[in-house]
Amino acid sequence: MNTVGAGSHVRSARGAGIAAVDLPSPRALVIVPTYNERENLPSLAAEILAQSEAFHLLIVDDGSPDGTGQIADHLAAGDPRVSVLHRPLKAGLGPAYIAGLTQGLSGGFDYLLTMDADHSHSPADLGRLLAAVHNRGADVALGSRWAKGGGTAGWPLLRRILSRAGSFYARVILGLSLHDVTGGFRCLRRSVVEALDVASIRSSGYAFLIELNYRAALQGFKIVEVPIVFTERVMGTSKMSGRIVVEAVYRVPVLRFTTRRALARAAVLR
Ligand SMILES: Nc1nc2c(ncn2[C@@H]2O[C@H](COP(=O)(O)OP(=O)(O)OP(=O)(O)O)[C@@H](O)[C@H]2O)c(=O)[nH]1
Ligand SMILES: [Mg+2]
Repeated sequence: MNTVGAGSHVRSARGAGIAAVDLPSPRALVIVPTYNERENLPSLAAEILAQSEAFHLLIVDDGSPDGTGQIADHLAAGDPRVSVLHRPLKAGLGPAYIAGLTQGLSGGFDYLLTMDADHSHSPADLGRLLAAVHNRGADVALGSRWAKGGGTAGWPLLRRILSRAGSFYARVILGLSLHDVTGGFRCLRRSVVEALDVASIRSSGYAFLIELNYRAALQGFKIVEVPIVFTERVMGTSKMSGRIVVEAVYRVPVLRFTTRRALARAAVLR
């Protein structure tokens, strides 16, 4: 299954036209890691919160020098659905996700969603991701550029090739039957986050996102891809680096041989 169908588009509590979901009010936390995203954050936060009353927002800022953390504090002061986690130094996407997911669990959320701050992931797709898990029985819903119906807008050919090649590489080595394994737009059921022992994940960039998928697959969770269109960022600068790519390349074979043992050690392998 890689679409969730028209049935997932139910009324929003604010009439915004999406998803609010037909089962009793789920509590869903949208985790947005930020580093120097001051131009993007205010509009993104407003769009997320307008989707449905079900969505709460947690901004995980790593001491952005451009003042993103203060903007996040201002947003949180104006809306009880917004909270902020300040971390002192830029430590990479993985540790930011771990902190956000851990806080989401302790906050009692039923569903944990993750997305980038730079408008590459559209808040309008949040409802379909949530519905795939809440209404349609998936454990993990992955926003997928490379599943049928997905794509990218504004990406040069080389970046499209690199992204597809990266997913192909990880898919073959790890035996995953997913088209897009490096995307950060997801919805995870609470029980999945608990079972994955995320705190023990050492990967940081794309490798972290791959490792989450691999752990979920090894645990036998049902992962579905929800097609999304990923739009190239317009404002702010990319934090993607050669180091992140190199980490992903060498971590994938390492994961193949270490993840099963790590899960067994944590006594969470189902
Ligand atoms: N908290 C935190 N957030 C980060 C860190 N690095 C990146 N981010 C955020 O993670 C998200 C993804 O980073 P991007 O720079 O957009 O990476 P990308 O989407 O792979 O690259 P582009 O397509 O070039 O934008 C954005 O919301 C960033 O602000 C970090 O070290 N800490
Ligand atoms: Mg980006």
